[in-house]
Amino acid sequence: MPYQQPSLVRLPVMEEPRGDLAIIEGGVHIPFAIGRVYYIYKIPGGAARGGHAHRTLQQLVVALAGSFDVHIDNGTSTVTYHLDRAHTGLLIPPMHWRTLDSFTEGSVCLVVASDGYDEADYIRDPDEFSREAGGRTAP
Ligand code: T46
Repeated sequence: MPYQQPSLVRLPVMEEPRGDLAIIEGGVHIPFAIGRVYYIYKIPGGAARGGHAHRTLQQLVVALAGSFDVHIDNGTSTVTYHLDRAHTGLLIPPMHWRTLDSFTEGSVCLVVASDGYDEADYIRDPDEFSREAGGRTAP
């Protein structure tokens, strides 16, 4: 059973004078096996990403460089997380609508996902999300 609430995860870091090394192991530092890794970069000012939910996918989102906001809607309320550290990620459970914005110049968004890409897992329609998440007004 996947976790139900979004949460911030502090990743282990090997700090050395020659640089820091952060570690993510599936099933150890995050509560799922890693099925896919992707990252978003060259993000123009004012851009927004996301704007959808996933029915089953679990994800960890990390600001590898720069910073951005992640707005998480669980169908009842919305919480905003400001990500600005390469050693701290946001765990997003299934059935949470996410929107990412306020990217600083040069920011890089790393995503560690529980499964491969499957368009059928997406809910891109706010009304459909509202229905499946329990009937609140669409985000
Ligand atoms: C999330 C945010 C942070 C693929 O072909 N394979 C992939 O693994 C992904 C993630 C996307 N795509 C295709 C599907 C679309 O044609 O790339 C295009 C853009 O994808 P999407 O609209 O999903 O991109 P974002 O940045 O709006 O959302 C993605 C994730 O889908 C989402 O779960 O949290 O990044």
